[in-house]
Formats: sequence, structure tokens, C-alpha cells
Amino acid sequence: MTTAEQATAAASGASATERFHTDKSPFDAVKNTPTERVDALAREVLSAVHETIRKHRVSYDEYNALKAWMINVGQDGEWPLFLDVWVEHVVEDVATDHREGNKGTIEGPYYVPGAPECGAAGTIPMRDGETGTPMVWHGKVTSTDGTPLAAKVELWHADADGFYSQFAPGLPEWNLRGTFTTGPDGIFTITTIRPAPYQIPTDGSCGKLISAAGWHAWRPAHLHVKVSAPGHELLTAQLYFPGDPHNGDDIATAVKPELMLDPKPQPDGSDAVAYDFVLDPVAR
Ligand code: MBD
Ligand code: FE
Repeated sequence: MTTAEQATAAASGASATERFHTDKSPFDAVKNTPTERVDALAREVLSAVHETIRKHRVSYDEYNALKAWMINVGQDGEWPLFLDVWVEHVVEDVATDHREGNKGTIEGPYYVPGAPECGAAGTIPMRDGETGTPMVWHGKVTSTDGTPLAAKVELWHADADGFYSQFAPGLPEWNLRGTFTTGPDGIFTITTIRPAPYQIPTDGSCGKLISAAGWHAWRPAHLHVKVSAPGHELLTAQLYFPGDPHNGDDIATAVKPELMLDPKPQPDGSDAVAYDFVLDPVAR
């Protein structure tokens, strides 16, 4: 059986849910949130729901359909997918709007920490004969004042079939996931393959919403990165390719013009890409 035949929304959803539980203690991070803030946030979100119900005269059948759908999202493990596709982009905007350097974009559900170390110049782990146009990316990490930074660039992306390792069956554990560590000059050279446009799982509850609403499930082809350096804010970003049919209508609303790459075809059939990162110092 191929990966495509075995991959299901429930399987990738369950993996994403498990990963979130493993790596994050979301409740610890907000355990000192003042009562007034919880009250204000919960009340305003519920008011927005109530207003929508009144405005559209939502019926009991529709209310019960929502209830059933939300239960299914949980059973499929698709809350990480739902939230990251339809909510995270606004959280990200708010979190990074003060930055002078790169603002970045959403993380999405498929990051895994601890990908294999590939040095300052290296090739991301991939299978022999991995499908896709080879791509060599030259870049540099600096601080907002131009100082080069000894930095870590963690890169993860889908393969040519749109599958992420550890979230679809049949892929090597760290396929297309790597950690690149620069010297004090901040310079890195990454060899990988160009990913394909990506369709979020359509056979689960998020897919049901998408088809019931007449939307599409596509994200443009993208590379995910986390760039970090001591004393600097962590940058989480995605990079995109010009001409992708979904750059203008990403289901996850995560494309920004400054995140567009400019691949240059080389005589050997590969693409050369240049893209640098600027990190903001942590405010003191
Ligand atoms: C992805 O690969 C992704 O990047 C996002 C944001 C949501 C679902 C799948
Ligand atoms: Fe992605």
C-alpha cells in the first residue's frame, strides 16, 4: 500500500493531537491569567456566537449539527488542524506586530522539535531518489542592527505528495526535517527538494466543513522554519514560491508578500534560492 492509500485525517489528526500534548504544557503557561481576563475573553467569544445565532436565526437542527461536528473534530484529533488553519494566523499577527525584523507566519500542526543536525551547510534528511526539484538555499541570519548571529534554522516541509513525516505512515521518521546550525557569520546553505502544493486532509471533520461550505482545502507549497539565536525572539515562518495557484487563497491565511522566495533555475535542473532572516533582540 502506498502512503497515500494509508494516510487518513484521523491518523494525522491523532498524531498532531498527541504531539501537542507531548511538547506543550498550555495550561501551565496561562495558569496565572487573571479571572477578569478569562471572564472578558470567554464572555466576548460566547457573545459573538449568540449574536450569530440571532442574526441568522440558527435552528435546533443546525445547533445539533454543530454539536455533532465538534464532537467528531475531537474524535478525529483534528482540533490542532482546525485551530491552526482558521484561528492561528490572527494570534500570530498580534504576537509579532511589534517586530522590526521578520514577523513570520503560523506554525501549523506538524512541527516536531529535535530534527537531525545538518551543520551550517548540509542536506536535509530525505529518501534515496526523493521526488521533487532539488533546491539549494543560501541565507544569513542577522540581528536587527545587522550583526550576524550564530543561529539555528529548523526546517520542515511536506514531500512531493504533500505528506509530512511522523504525521503520515510509511515515511522515514525525520524525512524532510533538519536542524541547520550556523557559525558566528550567520551563514547557512540548505539543500532540499521543492515541496508540492498541499491539501489539508479532506476525509475528516475539517474536510466536512470545507465541502459543506463550498471552500477548497489547499495551501500553497511551503517550507516551514523556526529560526532562533541567543537573546533573540524566536522566528516561526513559512516560505512560498511565486506562481503557486494558491498563494492568493491559502485556506490557512498564512501567506505574506515578504515570505515569497525567488527561485532561480540552474543549468543542472536545481533551483537556487536566496533568503535571509532578521531577528529582533529580546526586549529588556
Ligand atoms: C499544514 O501543512 C500547515 O502548514 C497548516 C498551517 C495547516 C495544515 C497543514
Ligand atoms: Fe505545512
